[in-house]
Amino acid sequence: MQPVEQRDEVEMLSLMLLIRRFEERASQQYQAQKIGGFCHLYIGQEAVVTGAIAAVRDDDYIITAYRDHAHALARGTSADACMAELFGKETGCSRGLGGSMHFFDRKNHMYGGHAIVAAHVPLAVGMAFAIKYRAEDRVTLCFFGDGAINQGAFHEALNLAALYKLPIVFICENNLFAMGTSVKRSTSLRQIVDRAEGYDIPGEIIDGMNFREVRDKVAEIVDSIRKEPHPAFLEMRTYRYRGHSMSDPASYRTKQELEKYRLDDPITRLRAQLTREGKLTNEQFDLLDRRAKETVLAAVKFAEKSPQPPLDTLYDYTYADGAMEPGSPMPAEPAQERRESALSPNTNSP
Ligand SMILES: Cc1ncc(C[n+]2csc(CCOP(=O)(O)OP(=O)(O)O)c2C)c(N)n1
Ligand SMILES: [Mg+2]
Repeated sequence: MQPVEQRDEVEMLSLMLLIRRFEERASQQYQAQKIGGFCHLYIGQEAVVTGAIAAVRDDDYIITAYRDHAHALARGTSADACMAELFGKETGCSRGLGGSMHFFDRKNHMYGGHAIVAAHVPLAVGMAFAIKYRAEDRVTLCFFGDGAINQGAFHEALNLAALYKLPIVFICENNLFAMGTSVKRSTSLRQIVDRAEGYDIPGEIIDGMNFREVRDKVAEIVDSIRKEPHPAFLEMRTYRYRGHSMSDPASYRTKQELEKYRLDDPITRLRAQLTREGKLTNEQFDLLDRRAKETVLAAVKFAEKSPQPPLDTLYDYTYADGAMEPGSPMPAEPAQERRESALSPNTNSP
């Protein structure tokens, strides 16, 4: 395996703590009715996004579904901007107009936050196509749930990504349930990763509760994609400790099942690994945790005192600035040769 340029693991543990404490506090603020609309928590799944982000560059593209708080925080969106978005405030990462399911941070290349199951997977393929078209060496990471894999859009997207050999990693966050439906009841596959094989996309199953395994595998794949663009598929076996959304009593699973996965907590695991290796003391861990809690409390204060978006911005930002007005001339065509090589399926040339 290629040696991995590793981000500091203690720093990544503290990021996982920030994500965990952020969502615990968001849950509390939701119950206090400071947050409205839908709200889906990622608690239990932190090693997936943290491990994946630790393995890519800051200019790589990230896109995900509606369980998106962790993806934004891991990408570097501030806890202030994330909490303010949950509160529907103007200082939020989507100007308070998106809410929990629509976090967006263009500067950090986090392209949502999408509520419709699997609808963002074709968008991700478009982003990967743009990378190849512009002859860049970026990679797109597309996160989605196990519930996305039976949607038509998902299949169309995988087919194109394979035909055009696009630089994209499909990351299935298999937390075993889509709302209250077990993956065993919804999917006629022995294992989800088999979906990729049908499209001739290399795939692997990863222990999504293990930060190091996630990071090392994503790093290895991203490295090979940068050398020669191609799609890849990772099935991350993970588990969400909370219900599907805030109103879900999660009666479709047993207490024993939940307890089994709680014993495998990704934060506890990385902490234990670092402690065993003499890289982290209990006092240091407590300090990291205290800091995470303080950051989140400060974010709540920031969100509370931030203004609501002005009413007259309600219809703003629906289309990008500079979007074409009806009747305006088409943009200049790219050079013929470049267009042809990008558009020709089964070619590795950019
Ligand atoms: C096209 C579509 N159908 C149904 C829904 C309602 N819905 C919201 S979340 C969800 C389950 C998706 O589960 P999964 O993809 O496994 O993601 P997870 O919630 O487990 O992260 C469904 C069916 C939707 N948002 N979009
Ligand atoms: Mg799921």
